[in-house]
Amino acid sequence: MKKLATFVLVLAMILSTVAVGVNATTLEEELSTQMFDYFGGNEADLSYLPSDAPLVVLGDCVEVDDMVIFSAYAVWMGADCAEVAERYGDCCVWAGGITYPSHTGMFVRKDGEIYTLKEAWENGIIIDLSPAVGFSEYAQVYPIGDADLDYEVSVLDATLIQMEVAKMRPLGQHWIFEVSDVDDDGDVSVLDATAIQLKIARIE
Ligand SMILES: [Ca+2]
Ligand SMILES: [Ca+2]
Repeated sequence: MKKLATFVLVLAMILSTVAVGVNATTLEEELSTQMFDYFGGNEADLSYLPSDAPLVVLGDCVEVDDMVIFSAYAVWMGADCAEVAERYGDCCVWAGGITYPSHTGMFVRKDGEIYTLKEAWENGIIIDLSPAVGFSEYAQVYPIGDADLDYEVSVLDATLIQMEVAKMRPLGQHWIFEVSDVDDDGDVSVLDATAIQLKIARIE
């Protein structure tokens, strides 16, 4: 009888530990679950996937006040691949093919609701993407003017653009046009280098 009591006690302790483990979900676990529903995971035909494949893949994530900015994609939705570079204020998002339903693979969660970055931007839910600068998994977020793609705007970026304009050396392999077209006139010119220099001068 004593053994049984001990067994029940140990069992109860194990169960309570498991319960605590389940309750203590990380933001990442929470987002994975929420994005599984968002992507329609329960309705999707997943029979072709290996059983151990992750269904929702999360990239980077940053919390800003009551909002979360993050990148994510569902493995069964990655078919329609197309490179995309989109400008959001002073930032540019580049993604190499995470398209549905967010072209950039980026999302915003506010008050428990999930929005694509585009939806959130167009509805004024997010007005500054700079907290996400430095995102590098799946979706990459650069400040406009960061021609050498090191996630910060410096005089080196202006120099790189000047050299490119003068054709003194070929474009770097990871050149992203939209990041370098600072004045957004559809061309990368010496004016963009000047705009970067002015921007740095204002900050200093
Ligand atoms: Ca830079
Ligand atoms: Ca330009």
